[in-house]
Amino acid sequence: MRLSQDTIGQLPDDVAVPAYDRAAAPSIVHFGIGAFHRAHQAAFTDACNREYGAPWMITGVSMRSATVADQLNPQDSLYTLTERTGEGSDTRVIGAIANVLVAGEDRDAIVAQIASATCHIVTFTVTEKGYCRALDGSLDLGMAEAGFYPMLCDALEQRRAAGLPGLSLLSCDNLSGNGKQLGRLMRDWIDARVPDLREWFDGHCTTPDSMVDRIVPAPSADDLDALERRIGLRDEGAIFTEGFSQWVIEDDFAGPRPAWETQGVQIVDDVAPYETAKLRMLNGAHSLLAYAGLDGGHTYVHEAVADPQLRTLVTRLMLKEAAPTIEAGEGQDLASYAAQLVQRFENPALNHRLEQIAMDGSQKIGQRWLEVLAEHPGDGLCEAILTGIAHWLHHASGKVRTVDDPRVDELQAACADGPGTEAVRAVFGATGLIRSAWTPSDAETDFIVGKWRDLV
Ligand code: CS2
Repeated sequence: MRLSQDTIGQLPDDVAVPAYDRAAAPSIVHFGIGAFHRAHQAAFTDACNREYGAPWMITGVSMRSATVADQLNPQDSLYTLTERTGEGSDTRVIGAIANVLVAGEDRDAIVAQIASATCHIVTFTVTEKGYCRALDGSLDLGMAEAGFYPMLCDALEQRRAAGLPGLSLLSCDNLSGNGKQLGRLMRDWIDARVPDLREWFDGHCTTPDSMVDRIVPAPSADDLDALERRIGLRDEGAIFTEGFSQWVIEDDFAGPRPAWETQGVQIVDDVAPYETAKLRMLNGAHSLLAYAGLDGGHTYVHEAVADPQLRTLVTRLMLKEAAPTIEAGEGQDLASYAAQLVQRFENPALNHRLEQIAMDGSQKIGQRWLEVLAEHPGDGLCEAILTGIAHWLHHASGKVRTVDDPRVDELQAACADGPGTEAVRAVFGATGLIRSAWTPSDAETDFIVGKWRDLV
């Protein structure tokens, strides 16, 4: 029997259930309702809703497939969230999602929801590639046609016509300056397609920056079966995550928002120190563990980080390479942050697959590795990151395993002849496939090529 509003009463007593009015009109629309959102923003919002009278409900939008809609809609959008701490696990039902719409099927309903008077916030976890950025970081208008931009702008035009207030557009993806990037990309779209909306957008909408952090592995079939045996109901939308959760948001909202700060969310003037540390240390280490760990024959993050060689490498990446490029904020201690990250990676109950992290490398390494290489103050080489790049090129060549990346064809063509100076130059630098402020020096190129040769 499936979890739903009708069956929720059958759950064991140790599974907390939402007792608030879930019929309230949705006030948030979220693009990209994957596992991360359901373990993070939806959980923070659910926690607020449990304490305060008027609940904030979320309409989730699936950008690509109907999978999440098929999981959640038959369950009245209820699902369980299980925290696995290593010592045990704790399961509760999240009630903050009202319904799930699918971008390709429910366009009008999505636009109407964003244009409605009850909507105040639109949030995003569309992944790095979902922002449809061209090589130079501006909006690729062709790609953007199939993304969230047209729907969002149609809704904003309707809001303006109806005299409704603007919206807070809150990016929750792992990009540096995610809110600023979203604001710039939205303006690219508006200027190209609906230029007379520009003034209203500038005056009425905001795009706060935010740092999001929680490790959320894709659930496995075994996870779902074991949960069903434990709670007595089938939950096709179940999510499993770690105990840790962090959300830091720039205090720049256009209108009302949930009292997220009552649940530990930090609302601050400047997100940059948190965001830079998180992207360069956590995500940077993750990507290194992914490519080097897969080459080392590992499957999961906790296995890779237990490998003494890899552990030395990620520690070096965090403390010697990333940390010197981060201007720590007040009370931020990067050494203890690194130690805490290693502990989180070690959690054996998570079974976080390296392959999940290895996806979309072309979209990730810029903010995780290349910004560090461009900004690193020392004379010596950033050997850990350069080693990571060698493993990534080996991966991107397509000769070792399937590559899941939107730029896969170009990367494979550039790496077709295997390790060599030419390939490194074709991929990086001012005219390379992965454009960034970092152009590899001769010494860096030689280092990468040498490491890459050792792998083939
Ligand atoms: C990971 C992130 O898949 C990846 O690329 O590095 O999803 C990571 O688990 C989260 O950002 C943690 O907050």
